[in-house]
Amino acid sequence: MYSSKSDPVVIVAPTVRAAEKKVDTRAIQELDSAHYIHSFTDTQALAKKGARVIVKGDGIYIWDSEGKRLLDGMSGLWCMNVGYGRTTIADAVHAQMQQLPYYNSFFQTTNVPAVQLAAKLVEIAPAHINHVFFSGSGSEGNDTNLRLVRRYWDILGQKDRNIIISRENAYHGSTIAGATLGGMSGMHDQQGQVTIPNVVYIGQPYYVEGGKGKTPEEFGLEAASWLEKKILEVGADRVAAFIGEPVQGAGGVIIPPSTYWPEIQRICDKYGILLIADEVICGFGRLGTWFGSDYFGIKPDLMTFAKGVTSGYIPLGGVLVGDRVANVLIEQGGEFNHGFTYSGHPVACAAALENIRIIQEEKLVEKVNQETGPYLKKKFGELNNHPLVGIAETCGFTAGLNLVKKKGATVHDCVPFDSELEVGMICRGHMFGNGMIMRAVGDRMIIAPPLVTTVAQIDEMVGLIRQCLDATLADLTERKLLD
Ligand code: PXG
Repeated sequence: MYSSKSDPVVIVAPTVRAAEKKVDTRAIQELDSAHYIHSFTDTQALAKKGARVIVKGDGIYIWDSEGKRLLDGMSGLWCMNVGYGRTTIADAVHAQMQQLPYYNSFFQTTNVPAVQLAAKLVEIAPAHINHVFFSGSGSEGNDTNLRLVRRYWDILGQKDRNIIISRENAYHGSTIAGATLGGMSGMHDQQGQVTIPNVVYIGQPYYVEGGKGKTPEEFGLEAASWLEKKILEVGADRVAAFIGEPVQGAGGVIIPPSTYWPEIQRICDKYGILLIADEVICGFGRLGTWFGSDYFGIKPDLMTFAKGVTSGYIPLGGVLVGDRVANVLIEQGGEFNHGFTYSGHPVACAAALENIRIIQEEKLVEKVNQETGPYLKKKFGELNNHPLVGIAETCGFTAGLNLVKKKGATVHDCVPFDSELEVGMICRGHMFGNGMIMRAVGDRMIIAPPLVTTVAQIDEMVGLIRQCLDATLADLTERKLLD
């Protein structure tokens, strides 16, 4: 195995911009395989082919070290809402680093950007939310939710109300709490006994999977009824909270029918259960509203945020805490024994303030709502006529399409591919090869483009997707994987 221990690693002076220096792709790949364990990756398999080295971003495009341009349909990892190359965010970070690069908020101290950001977040959040807890990531945000929920019921003298209901295939992070709150079986399988007790799961509101013979609206009510069933099964006085992503992201852009979330809210209210919306992906304009909860008309007690709060320029996450929880915690709770070194990090908060200023100045939420979101719906919807597509659907600036072996009259009559063929991965290969970043979750292909994507760029993006679907079709035909 290659090792750099004998060869000193040359660190390029930070004044040389990454885009301007020539990157030795092979050398970086070798160092990468020798030392870097990537997230959610088979490191051995990656070492054999070498990672793609990304060196530059501008707007909705990124470039690799070989000079290849890619249209970033995934906004990095669902976070690059204002697009790459924003020098004003870099300037805000630079200025804050010079003024005060760090201080904590443990010792009865605070800092200006954290306070300003808390006030800004409260301004854009629903009216019943007036407090913010900062973390460094979405996972830590959901750990915080767990602490808040347990503390809330403790203070109220209901320690036994400690069951949290989540959903299969949900993603809530990769810490122990995050992975437990999430419903990804592949993650649970690798957790051994290290898991949080009293987290139970219900099915996801995935119409393609469970809606055969029903209208989407009927199915939405049915999927919400699974929550009430679970509450009654475990005991209504035992349930502390329900957690869900407004639109499930990592699970494959699962867009719930319009009836689902209002019914979930009704059930939570009926049993006095706290509602947690994980807004890590849906927050900051992704659905054409500030938060996914606004889109679906719900009023969660707690909302997790991360990603779009800084557009990924610097890590930041946290929880927006509604009055119901905040009032109990603050007025009756005394000291809350929870916090992170980087809670309210002044540099991250300065980046977030500038990011939100850009979103507001450029009216990106309104644009996605009224102009580019509807246009994406129309153009992406046209992919429904492609022979490989069972259903193509969007919600704001999230979109997903299912690859099928044979089309049918409805999505439930389509014939799926054998999952072992990994057709989604074949398609993803054609996408990347042709300069388009589109993810595969099983055989569902998904995008969540930067909110700055223009109408002309949507044309370019959907054109590229169609071209890559054609290439996938030709490939599958050649491999004799179609009838
Ligand atoms: N909640 C949701 C809804 C997320 O999407 C997290 C929490 C955790 O955030 P941090 O900042 O701790 O990563 C996320 C993160 C994927 C993928 O495969 C998605 C995420 C992370 C890793 C992979 O789409 N989302």
